[in-house]
Amino acid sequence: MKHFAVATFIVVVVTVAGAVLLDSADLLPPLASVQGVTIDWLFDVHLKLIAFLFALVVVFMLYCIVVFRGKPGDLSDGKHIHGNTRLEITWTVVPLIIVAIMGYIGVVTLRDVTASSPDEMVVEVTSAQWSWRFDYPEQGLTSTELVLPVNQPVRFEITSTDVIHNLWVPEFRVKQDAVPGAVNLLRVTPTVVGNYKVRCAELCGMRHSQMLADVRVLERAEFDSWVGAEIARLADLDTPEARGEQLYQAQGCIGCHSLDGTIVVGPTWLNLYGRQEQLDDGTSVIADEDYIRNSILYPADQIVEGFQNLMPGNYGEILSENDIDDLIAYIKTIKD
Ligand code: HEC
Ligand SMILES: [Cu+2]
Repeated sequence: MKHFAVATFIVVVVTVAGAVLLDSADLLPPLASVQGVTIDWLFDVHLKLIAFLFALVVVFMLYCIVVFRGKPGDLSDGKHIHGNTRLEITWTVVPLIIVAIMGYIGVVTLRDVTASSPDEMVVEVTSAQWSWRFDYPEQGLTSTELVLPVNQPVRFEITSTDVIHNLWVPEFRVKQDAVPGAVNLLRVTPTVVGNYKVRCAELCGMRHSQMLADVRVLERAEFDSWVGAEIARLADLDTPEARGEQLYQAQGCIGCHSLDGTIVVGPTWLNLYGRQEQLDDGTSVIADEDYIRNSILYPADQIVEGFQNLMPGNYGEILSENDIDDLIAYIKTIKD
């Protein structure tokens, strides 16, 4: 009984020390959403439980190894113990209760962070290798930057055009898969004005780690003026070249094609128009309008030498004839 009391005392001390240590580790960036409050509380409960379980296992193990070690020269057998019903019931029932409580807490937390509110603003999120696009149906605009008013509940409707991605802003804590052919919901109410980053939290290929988007949480008035300015800017795109540039960003060409000569995933668009292009079948072509249009509609047809067939094949369904003309007009302007 004395051993048990001493070991229990050490378990308590190690639990407290472990909990303090884990708490000071600062594992998460600053919190910036309503949902995150619940998540951080849950994290805290888990970390304390982890500290306790660690102490329970390690302290009893080390205590036994040190205190009950065999004397040198003592080769006799240990005492034979056949079961201990009380102990066995305890170590079955106690974990059962703990797991049931954690399960209950998990369900309640999930219910809280996914709860809808009546005044939600909708943002449709389209992810693709390797870019994000945010459509604001109520405001009637499209952006490659995620701009949100502070303290406004937001319902993200998330999808993907190719593989599975995952929308995650670490400061908001919550995240959600973006699945092709499905629309998944995520609810966030940002609480702190500031700049953050969207990260993709699902391994999605070569540029996964660079699949970022800027997030700006603004005061309501500033958000409204951003909406006004964006609508005016988009309405002002009255030349094919300007619309092409907008498409280059919004349709995610930017994720694979640079404008400055660097090779990202696909060939750079710098000096593309009129360039003599080597293809991987040994032939070469002049990059004229027909070639560029064909490259957008049927990327697998003519593969540029040194590159893989990685360009999405479905732009023919996404882009209109006019969109493609605008893109070609824009590509023509990119030369040094
Ligand atoms: C996931 C990456 C990816 C995205 C997104 C992408 N492309 Fe590509 N693109 C490629 C790759 C890789 C090639 C080279 C292989 C080939 O020829 O298909 C290429 C080739 C091209 C070419 C031929 C370039 C040359 O040098 O001959 C054009 C034109 C082009 N893409 C236009 C577009 C447009 C327009 C968009 C956006 C609407 C776009 N691409 C989006 C990867 C991408
Ligand atoms: Cu991704």
